[in-house]
Amino acid sequence: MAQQGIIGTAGHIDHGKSTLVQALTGVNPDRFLEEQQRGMTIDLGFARLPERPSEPEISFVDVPGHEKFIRNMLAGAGGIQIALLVVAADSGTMPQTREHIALLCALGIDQMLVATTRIDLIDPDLLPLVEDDIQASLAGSPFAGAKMLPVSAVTGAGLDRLRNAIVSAVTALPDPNPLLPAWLAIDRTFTRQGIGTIITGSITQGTITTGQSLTLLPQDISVRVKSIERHGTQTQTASAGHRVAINLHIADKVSIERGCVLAQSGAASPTSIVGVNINVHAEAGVLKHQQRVHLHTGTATLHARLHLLRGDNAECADNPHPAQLLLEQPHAFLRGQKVAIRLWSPENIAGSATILQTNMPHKAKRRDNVTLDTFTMQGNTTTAAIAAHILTRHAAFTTAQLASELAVTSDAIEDALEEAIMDGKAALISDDLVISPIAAKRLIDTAQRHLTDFHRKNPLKRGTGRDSLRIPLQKAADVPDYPALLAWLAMRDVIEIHGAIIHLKDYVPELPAGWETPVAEIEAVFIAAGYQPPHPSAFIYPRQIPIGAILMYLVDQDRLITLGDDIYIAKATYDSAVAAIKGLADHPDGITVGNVRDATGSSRKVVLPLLERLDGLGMTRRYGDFREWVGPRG
Ligand SMILES: Nc1nc2c(ncn2[C@@H]2O[C@H](COP(=O)(O)OP(=O)(O)OP(=O)(O)O)[C@@H](O)[C@H]2O)c(=O)[nH]1
Ligand SMILES: [Mg+2]
Repeated sequence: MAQQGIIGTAGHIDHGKSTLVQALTGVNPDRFLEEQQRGMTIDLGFARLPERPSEPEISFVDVPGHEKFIRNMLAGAGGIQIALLVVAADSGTMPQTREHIALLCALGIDQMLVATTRIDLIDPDLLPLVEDDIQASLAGSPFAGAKMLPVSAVTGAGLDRLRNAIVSAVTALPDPNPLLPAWLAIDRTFTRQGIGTIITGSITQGTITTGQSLTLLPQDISVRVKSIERHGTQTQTASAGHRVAINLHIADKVSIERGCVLAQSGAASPTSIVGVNINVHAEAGVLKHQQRVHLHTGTATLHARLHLLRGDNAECADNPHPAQLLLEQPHAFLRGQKVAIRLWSPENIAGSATILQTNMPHKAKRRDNVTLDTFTMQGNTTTAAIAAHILTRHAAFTTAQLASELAVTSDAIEDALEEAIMDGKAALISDDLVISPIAAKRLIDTAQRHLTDFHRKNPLKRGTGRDSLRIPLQKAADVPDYPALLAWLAMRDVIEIHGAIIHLKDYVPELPAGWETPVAEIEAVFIAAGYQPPHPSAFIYPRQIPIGAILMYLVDQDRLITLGDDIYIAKATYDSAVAAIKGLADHPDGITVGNVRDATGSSRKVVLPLLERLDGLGMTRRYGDFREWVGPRG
């Protein structure tokens, strides 16, 4: 249940839009003397439905019906949630009635109430005919079957019903999504002595708060919200569906005009090429590649050329058409936004474009299957479509990234994604990191190949360092979370992780024939030698038994500890030394080389590197000649 909403008039000139807004709100939306003198709306007018307890805050945007001011109409319609189509009952639908309906559709507005006004001027028997005529012009649009409310602004007949219908329609709007970034299309801007710059506009998504920094687009300048007013009343915050006047603090000198956007910082940046799907309007004929067009989004009117990606022509019959819009001046867009397209001249409706990708770096290759696939995929959230799209992905991605590529919300794809994972059409690496089955296989093959190779070259080693797969795996498929990737490979029984070491699942080093005896003998010598270990050169074996390799093997197996400089001690000796050192933790002199030597009956040669090793492991900390025990106690 929405607490606020913006409703905008639409309809042919002189059908009674402004009169109706005034009858409902008490405010004449024709602000300018010229408008009042000519009895015709020229620019946008604003009003608020007088508030009643527990009713939402309802703002009106009144637009001109004159064909000549259609850009102003579009700027007004660009920020509304519900259209109020006004048709004079004594005249019925007229060219701008139909044009406005088409433009509202093109802008992605999907809610409408119809006021059949001036009923005091017709015989009540004729009303059903007028209503049929209106419904006929709504047929096939999202507004088909829209509620019709007969009224007369002069007699007041039907005004209460209309008011109630408006309140119900606004109340029924979904609550603004608090997760969306703030977005406001600026429709007016002025400066006040001593106050500075004030802009007005409709917030179409998100929330704006006093003190907040926002980005002015397409200038890409940071501005700060000094204060916010809603219908003349100061407020701390305003959200989607509110009309606001905002006093801005702007450090740089900049010209702000209708068409500019105030956006949450980071939400968008100026772009000159956007990827879109174009739906050509039924009466627009054929749109051509490179054709120049007018674009309308929010309050902006822009010029662009069509860069059609599938062929040279776009017709209604083959909608939608993947394309890029090459803008003649940068503007900021959000994915999913709908942009109305009008022909260059005469300025008739051409169709609607849905923004799929913003900030495209360059013109896309035309008639290129990969490009076309990603375009046609967008907005399609069936399991099959999602699985097909995932297949084209080399790197891992998050649900949010997938949603943004497909120009849908994360919610819209979650179930389908889950199904794809269950069907093996996508693999889940971690909580929210998904990868294509092809990339998953590549990762597994790469890990297996590298570790097999490592084990072949180092048959005596238990495994390799856990970082050694980082680069090969990254080449196989980019997964931003390496630890998660290793954990996934372990879960898939490809590898085993032992602290800093990884190896192929179930790999056990195998001693070459004839090595068992020297390995056991050498270990036994070290165990017996305790703190007086022999130098490796003391062992004499035939050449095919390399002492160095055996020592490495014993170290790798954790049976010998290397202290560097060809000093090895047995694991048991090492453990008892550590225990002895720990026993000195509370010694009044602290831990010194001397008292460790005495406690273990060892020599400096062993004690020094041993203590250094413990320093390195963070079990002891050195202060000049003595050390403190900082490892686990007890
Ligand atoms: N009798 C009668 N006249 C009406 C009614 N509503 C509007 N009018 C008259 O219709 C004429 C046009 O009304 P507006 O409200 O200016 O029409 P509009 O649709 O805002 O016109 P534009 O803004 O120029 O497109 C005025 O002369 C109004 O007085 C009504 O309910 N009954
Ligand atoms: Mg008017």
